[in-house]
Amino acid sequence: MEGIKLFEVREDILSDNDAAAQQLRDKLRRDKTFVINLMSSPGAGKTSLLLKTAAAIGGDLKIGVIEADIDSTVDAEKIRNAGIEAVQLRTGGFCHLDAAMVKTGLEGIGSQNFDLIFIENVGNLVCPAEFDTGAIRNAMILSVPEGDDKPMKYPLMFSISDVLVINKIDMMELADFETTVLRQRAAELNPDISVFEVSAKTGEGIHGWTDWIKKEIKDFS
Ligand SMILES: Nc1nc2c(ncn2[C@@H]2O[C@H](COP(=O)(O)OP(=O)(O)OP(=O)(O)O)[C@@H](O)[C@H]2O)c(=O)[nH]1
Ligand SMILES: [Mg+2]
Repeated sequence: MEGIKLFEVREDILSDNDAAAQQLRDKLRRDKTFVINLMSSPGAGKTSLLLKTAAAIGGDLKIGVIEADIDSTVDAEKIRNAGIEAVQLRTGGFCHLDAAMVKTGLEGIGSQNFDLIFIENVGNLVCPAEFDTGAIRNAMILSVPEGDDKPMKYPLMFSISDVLVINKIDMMELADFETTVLRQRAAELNPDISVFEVSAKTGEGIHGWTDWIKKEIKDFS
């Protein structure tokens, strides 16, 4: 009997996604819509940071949010209750967003009408790092209670992110967290990564992050 036919499909899926992501990015550049793909573990503070960010720069820029969740609309409701336009993508079990899903979100919100759109990706540090969403920049959050060893456990996420936001710095005294060690580990994986230390609860440090966004948008348009 012949051996089992085995087809490796992972590379095909990823290369199809890369092409779709590049098309999205080309359109975003034409429309001058800056899109940030925000990733983190569940509960690291994505929605909280989005709310604080929009409060800090929403007066100057038209901001929209594409929320993604396995099965809920909770975050989109929080964002909309704060007066920010939001759409929700329900992934129905998928633990990441790909370019096709993001395209649906961008069309749904009418991305050409916005200066800045955040994608709140599904909460985890593994699958979202594998799929190019078509966003202009990738940002990740690591919160203090998660620990400073995460670059060693989830290296791809640190490698593909343009920005690392260290959140929950108000909890620093409760955790064994060495910011210098984390910065060093992140820089070893990605020497170009920009790092900001914030508390999305108190607002401390938020301006470093929002100044980075404003400068990136200025350079982009
Ligand atoms: N102490 C403290 N708590 C925070 C901070 N940022 C967020 N939180 C709290 O952390 C919890 C989770 O925050 P979210 O903003 O919902 O986190 P998320 O990453 O959007 O979570 P998922 O969407 O479920 O993945 C909430 O109880 C927030 O109030 C912070 O800077 N400091
Ligand atoms: Mg959230």
